Amino acid sequence: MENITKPNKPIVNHIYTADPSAHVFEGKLYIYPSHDLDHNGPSNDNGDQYAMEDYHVLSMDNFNSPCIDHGEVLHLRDIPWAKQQLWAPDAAYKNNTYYLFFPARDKDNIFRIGVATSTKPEGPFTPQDSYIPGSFSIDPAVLVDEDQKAYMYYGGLWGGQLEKWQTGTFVPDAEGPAENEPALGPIIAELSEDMLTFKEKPQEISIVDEDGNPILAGDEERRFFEGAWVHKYNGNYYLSYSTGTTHSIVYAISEKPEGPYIYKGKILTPVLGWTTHHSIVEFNDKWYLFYHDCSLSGGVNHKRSVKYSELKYNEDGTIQTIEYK
Ligand code: FUB
Repeated sequence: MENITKPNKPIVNHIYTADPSAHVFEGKLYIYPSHDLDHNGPSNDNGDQYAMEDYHVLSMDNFNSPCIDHGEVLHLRDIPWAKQQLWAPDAAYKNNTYYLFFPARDKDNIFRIGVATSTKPEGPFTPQDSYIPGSFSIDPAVLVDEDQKAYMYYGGLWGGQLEKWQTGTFVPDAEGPAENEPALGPIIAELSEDMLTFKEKPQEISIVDEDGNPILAGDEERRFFEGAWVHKYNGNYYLSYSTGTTHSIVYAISEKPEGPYIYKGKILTPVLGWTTHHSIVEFNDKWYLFYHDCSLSGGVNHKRSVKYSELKYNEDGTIQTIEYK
């Protein structure tokens, strides 16, 4: 069959997709991506070029079947609190409900994180009236642990506004730490039983090197930038993320969901395009990396396409680096 999804090829090519969050729900692979818009608006370090307005859900029965687009499942116009920029989402299942977590700028131009619900993994999703109280910044990723506790990981520098929250309130002109100071880490917050609020005040995660020293803000090859994802392998928590300005996906390991996480290495070398964003999922006893690049648009940064590749572990639990080609 011609339209079977192949490794390292766009999983769909009729729309631009990015920031894939892949999950196995009801025995199938579901992918929750951003939906990139083709437009000629401004492009800058604030991320104005990422002017997305809706979400589509994609699914595959397996890797020998076509990728289905379930169509628009949530639109900006239906989210009462959101003004613009529906960036990288994630989904989770608990309480017989599917939850779509997503960032957007509120009416004051501040990124917040919202939640929408559905009875089906493919949606459509109904948003809550307001964003999650106490939420900020971008790129939510939710882990429902084996004990059914659910944790949201989030945050992103620059356009993602994480630097502006260092005091606990939004400081519009705040800058990040100096190069010789610890880098800002992603944020973790345990979710309430109903998955609609935070159970606790969000906490910053510490990422350290093998000697226990914090990764510094000037260490752009290793410091957190955006796109956090946490998965479990052999009982350990793996935090993976984009290094932004150096364009790699890297990872760190901890015995606890909240860290500290010890930096381990690179998962994916730089892709074509400025952003890199991924998820990791186990399906039929193999592990896969979902990621995006800009190959479908010939390298236009805001017109990206989701792909996947098999991901392999070494015997000691480290991950083999995937060389982008
Ligand atoms: O898609 C918009 C933003 O670009 C995401 O939130 C970031 O992770 C980066 O991929």
